[in-house]
Amino acid sequence: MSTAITAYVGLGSNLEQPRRQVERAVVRLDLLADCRVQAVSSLYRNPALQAPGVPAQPDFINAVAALETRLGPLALLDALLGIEAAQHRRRDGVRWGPRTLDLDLLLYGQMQVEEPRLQVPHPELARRPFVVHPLLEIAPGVRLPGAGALADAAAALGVDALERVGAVAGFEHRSLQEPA
Ligand code: PH2
Ligand code: MG
Ligand code: MG
Repeated sequence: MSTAITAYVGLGSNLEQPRRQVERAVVRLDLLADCRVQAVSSLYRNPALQAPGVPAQPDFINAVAALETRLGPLALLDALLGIEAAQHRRRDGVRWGPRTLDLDLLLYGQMQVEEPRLQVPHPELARRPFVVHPLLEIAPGVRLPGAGALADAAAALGVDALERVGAVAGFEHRSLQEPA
């Protein structure tokens, strides 16, 4: 059995009761084989970060989860896509369009992955306040492989648009090594 790695997963939703979508996804992450949710950030409401040409869309709820896992990065990616599908994520070609659930593998230990299907760290990580600030909340000392301390990225970004709207209870300080 391989050793456990701490991965960080970004969660986002702006369709069909976004807060409940994110809460449900946290439970599903914890139920994955060989995975355990160790911590979850607060839930943050924030306006959709828009790409050029994408129509206006509802606000997002975003959060970040720390996941202790024995899955390799590509197996974990497949597991995340499975949870998105279970929550009716549609991939109809509109990049950056509204979605019921988006799960992004942000960090996988200190590993750097460059695969056609997967880049880790997530290439947009350090530019997105709705990722950087929730991640900082649960992993204040974490480093971004190849890009220095997360805290430095956070200092360069505003927090103005992030509104803390609550927490996901029951997912703090848990470990694969110490079953609850
Ligand atoms: N995800 C996107 C595009 N824009 N905006 C916010 N606020 N939150 C997101 O998770 C988000 C976004 C594409 O992944
Ligand atoms: Mg995303
Ligand atoms: Mg995604």
